[in-house]
Amino acid sequence: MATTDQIYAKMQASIEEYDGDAAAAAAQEAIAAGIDPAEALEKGFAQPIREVGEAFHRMEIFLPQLVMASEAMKAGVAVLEAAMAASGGKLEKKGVVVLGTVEGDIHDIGKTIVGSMLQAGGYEVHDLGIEVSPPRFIQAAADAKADIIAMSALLSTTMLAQRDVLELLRNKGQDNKYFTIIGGAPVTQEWADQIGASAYAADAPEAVRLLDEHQGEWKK
Ligand code: B12
Repeated sequence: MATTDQIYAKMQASIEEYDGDAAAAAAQEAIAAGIDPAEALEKGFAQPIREVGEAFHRMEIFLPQLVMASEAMKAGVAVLEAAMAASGGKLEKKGVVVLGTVEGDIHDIGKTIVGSMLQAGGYEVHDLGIEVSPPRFIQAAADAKADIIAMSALLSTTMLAQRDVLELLRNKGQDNKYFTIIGGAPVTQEWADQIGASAYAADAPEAVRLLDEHQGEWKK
């Protein structure tokens, strides 16, 4: 029977090789060996996906590899989550995120990658899809008891809808209720500052890193 370290090595290799089937099989092996699923998630999957994110930033790998790594990890995480649910437990989520592409905008590739990476990174993600109106973002956040509202905009015209969501929150007296993060090709830190968003991230790994850094702001 494989040792714990050997199982972790298999889990890591599955992410590095973008192999979802191998990730699921290694996660099964971890459970069969009696390894705590939360620990398996951190040591087997979370560490390698962070390294993949770093490699992406160093431009050693490109977007398709980043997507494949997060998809592989999702397959493994699903197995760990099922095991936790079966034993009556639940993996502790780092935060609940409501994510969508803003009203008038149908670009969803980057938004979906952000969702996958956040999910792989331990967040509960409610992906609302495209053309999400400001009231819908806010209603969905309330329904999901969200900690974070994440908004994607790919057009310079639809960026304005990110501001509309924040304005609506302010009008409802809910400006401090959620951590708000924005992104998308035309979006900048300057725009985030101008409209009063909590944060801006240039890409999916940065979004995960940034939310990890801000954990304390919603986990009281
Ligand atoms: C693919 C594409 C399309 C596809 C979209 C398919 C789909 N399902 O998404 C189609 C063909 C449908 C399309 C349509 C249009 N498009 Co288009 N499209 C693109 C293109 C080529 C790539 C976008 C993309 O997917 N990039 C890859 C992803 C992975 O990158 P990303 O989206 O930037 O996401 C990353 C980061 O930005 C960030 N991120 C993204 N979202 C979020 C959210 C959060 C919260 C965070 C933290 C981070 C984050 O993380 C992501 C991953 O790391 C861009 C060119 C470009 N340079 O961006 C034009 C582009 C965005 N499109 C453009 C235009 C004009 C249009 C159209 C208006 C064209 C038309 N005349 O009909 C329509 C818009 C229709 C509409 N109402 O939305 C322009 C926008 C110009 C502008 N600044 O306003 C661009 C820049 C092309 C150009 N140079 O003119 N488009």
